[in-house]
Amino acid sequence: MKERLESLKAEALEQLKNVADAVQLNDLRVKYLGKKGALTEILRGMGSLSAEERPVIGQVGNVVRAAIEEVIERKQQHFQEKETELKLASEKVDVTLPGRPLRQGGVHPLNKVIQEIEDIFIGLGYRIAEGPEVETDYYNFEALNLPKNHPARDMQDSFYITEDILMRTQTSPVQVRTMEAMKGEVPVKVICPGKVYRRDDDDATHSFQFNQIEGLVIGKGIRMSDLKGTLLQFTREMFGSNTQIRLRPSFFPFTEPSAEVDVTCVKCGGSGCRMCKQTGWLEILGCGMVHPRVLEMGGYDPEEYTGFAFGMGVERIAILKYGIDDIRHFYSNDLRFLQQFARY
Ligand code: 2NL
Repeated sequence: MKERLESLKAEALEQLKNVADAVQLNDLRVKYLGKKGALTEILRGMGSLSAEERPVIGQVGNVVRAAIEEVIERKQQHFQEKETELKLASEKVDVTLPGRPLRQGGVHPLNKVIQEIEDIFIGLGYRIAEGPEVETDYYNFEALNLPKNHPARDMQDSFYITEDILMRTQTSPVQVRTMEAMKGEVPVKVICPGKVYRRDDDDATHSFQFNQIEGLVIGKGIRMSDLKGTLLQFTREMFGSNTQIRLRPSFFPFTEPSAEVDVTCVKCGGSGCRMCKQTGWLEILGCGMVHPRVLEMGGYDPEEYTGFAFGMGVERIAILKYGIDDIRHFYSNDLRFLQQFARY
């Protein structure tokens, strides 16, 4: 029995030499030292030994078990260390690497101009109002005193959804809705920014969709001079404190009298250059005193109240302010264009 134990030990140690991983190691432990393992199997035969032999063989069995256990223990520790090493290597982080730069977006130049104009009028006590881009004929045309035969009402010039519903051609319907919501209360002081739509072939200066900002003030005793002073303040904040304006008579169905407003050329300051075609002036908006019929339809008695209104194209303002040569730059999302505005 002693020889069987010794050869078991030799066999076990030989196999342990070639063990490749922790799984194989555990298999060998079960095979030799487990409850149904080879060592237990041999020692089970001890019952047939004499009383003198039994402690001797028992002793040999313990020594064999201890020898195999010791090797297994050592191997196990070895495998564990190797595993930790691998894990550390795979999770290694080089803390000295430079960080990856974050690509950051910027506010679109049109939104910058809209925000700037909003800020100026907020400073003058105005509120901002917004409304639907899909409008009814009533809010877009009828309530603004546009006659049935007006060219803007032509199917060819606007985007109609049905005979009565269309994409708004101006932001004025928002002002009509504001008048209705105010129910005859004064003062009304709003500006209405938003997208508007016109059926046009796109080119360097036209787009079927563009941004407009309109303003409306209604109160007792509002006069043309209030309009002029407001616009002078606005243009000076927008284009610089030396800016001058001039009003030229014009016509809009919703204002009477109406005017077009020029500012001294942002490039030459008024002396004449290519940008202002040697005139020294650049047209920037249209305006006027709100037509009595428009006041009336909005719920304001024109005998008691007066008002002024104005409207400007945001793209045009941005083009003048930044010296941009083609309106299509705003919509093509070319990063070389947009990044020039991303920094400020
Ligand atoms: C332009 C001219 C203008 C208005 C818009 C307006 C609105 C109401 C009543 C009266 Cl609710 N007027 N808006 C007035 C004058 C001119 O826009 O050339 N825009 C680009």
